[in-house]
Amino acid sequence: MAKLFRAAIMGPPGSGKGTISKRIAQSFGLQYLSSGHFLRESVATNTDAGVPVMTYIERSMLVPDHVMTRLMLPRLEQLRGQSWLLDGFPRTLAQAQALNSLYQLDLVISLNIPYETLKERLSDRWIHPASGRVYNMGFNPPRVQGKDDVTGEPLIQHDDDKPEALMARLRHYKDVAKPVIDLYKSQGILHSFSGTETDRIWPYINSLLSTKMHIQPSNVFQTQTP
Ligand code: G5P
Ligand code: MG
Repeated sequence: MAKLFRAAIMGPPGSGKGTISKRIAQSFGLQYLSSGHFLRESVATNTDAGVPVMTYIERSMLVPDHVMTRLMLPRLEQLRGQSWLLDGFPRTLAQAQALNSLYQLDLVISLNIPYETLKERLSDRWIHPASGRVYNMGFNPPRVQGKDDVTGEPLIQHDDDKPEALMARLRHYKDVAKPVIDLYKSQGILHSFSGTETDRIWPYINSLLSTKMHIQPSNVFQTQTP
């Protein structure tokens, strides 16, 4: 059996974590866990715990560490024996330490994307709330405007993608991410990628994962090489 592979992807709001994670999951067969998606799911399905969580998300504030670890760590427990990729968790040093006490990550990808690029992307972003599918009116528009490709249901825009909320998220992201990035750097597992286009960053990530996992990716994205 192939060695288990555990990875995380970090980056400010709109940096392409979700887009790149889906490509990694498809190409390399990793289970993909998005903290933002699980939070929104918990809001949609569990009214008691969901309501306070929604107030953090709407105000662009980080959800408390104990809520995040309680949400994410049991899901990893269910994936025992499988390789996985975390998107958006850990986001604070306390979350990284909680994760570290249970699992040793093999690789952490950090995305550095200019602010102007982030602002443009997020103001154009639409979501299918039930599935978490994300569209961008320029980069990957839905086939029918305003409708989800799979279900045909209406797309919505999140309150935390509006400009005031976005500035606050970006400022806060930098402060909180620094000690997490320093931790993974000190463990020798941090790989940073900079740029304004996901399609240009992707081939480098693809190539890094092929090397680290000792496997060739298995889908359409494999044709792109640096
Ligand atoms: P989320 O849901 O994790 P964020 O804020 O970290 O949200 P987000 O917004 O999901 O991150 P992303 O995943 O980094 O962004 O990026 P993406 O969705 O792939 O791409 C952004 C947009 O750009 C998309 O429309 C995409 O199609 C487009 N795009 C991608 N590449 C390109 C390109 O090259 N060109 C163009 N033109 N477009 C492109 O977290 C939400 C909230 O949950 C809480 C917090 O409140 C957070 O604000 N939360 C946590 N709180 C505490 N601890 C944690 N661990 C938490 N995790 C979530
Ligand atoms: Mg995301």
